[in-house]
Amino acid sequence: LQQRAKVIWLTGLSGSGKTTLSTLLERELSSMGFLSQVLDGDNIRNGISNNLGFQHEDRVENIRRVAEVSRLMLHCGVITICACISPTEEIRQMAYEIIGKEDVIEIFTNSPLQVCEQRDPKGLYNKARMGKIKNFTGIHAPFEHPSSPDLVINTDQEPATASLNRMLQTILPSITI
Ligand code: GGZ
Repeated sequence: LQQRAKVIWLTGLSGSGKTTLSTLLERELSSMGFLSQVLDGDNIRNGISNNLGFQHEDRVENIRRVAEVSRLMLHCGVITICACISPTEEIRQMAYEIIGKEDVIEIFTNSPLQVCEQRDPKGLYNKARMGKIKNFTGIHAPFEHPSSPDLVINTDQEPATASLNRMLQTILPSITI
């Protein structure tokens, strides 16, 4: 397998574009002959984290599991694309320590809350505003911007294809042997 495995860690609000971009990235990497796998918060929470909610401690445990799985996949040589909100610096640092900081590429999908709320693809922001969902990130639970991401993507300011190209520019040098 002609690739160096890395963990591509996407962090950002719900609706900021993590799932869209991670899917595009996985497809593009695959067409270039790389082996990659997406771990999406949404799927993870239906599977290995299906006993967890959105209290701070549950998010910590969720991200710990995602990081441990990423580490296993990394050691199997798979480029792992994680798309989880991972809302605080503390949570992200825990993940990167588990994985090994030198093997993580951090990408921040930075859409303003207003834009995410307008998109509201699953109506979750609306439910959160109505009080039907508690602890919603950006509404009643914090999201801390990462302090030094390897790449910032303003998903409201460029088309997804442009974001994909910038992700590839950032990632390809570290995964190519
Ligand atoms: C944030 C929530 C919540 C609350 C349900 N807060 O956009 P989605 O819907 O499809 O993806 C979100 C997903 C977030 O799970 P993560 O594992 O990425 O979060 S974390 O990293 O903080 O552990 C959202 C949905 O779950 N969702 N309730 N209260 N997102």
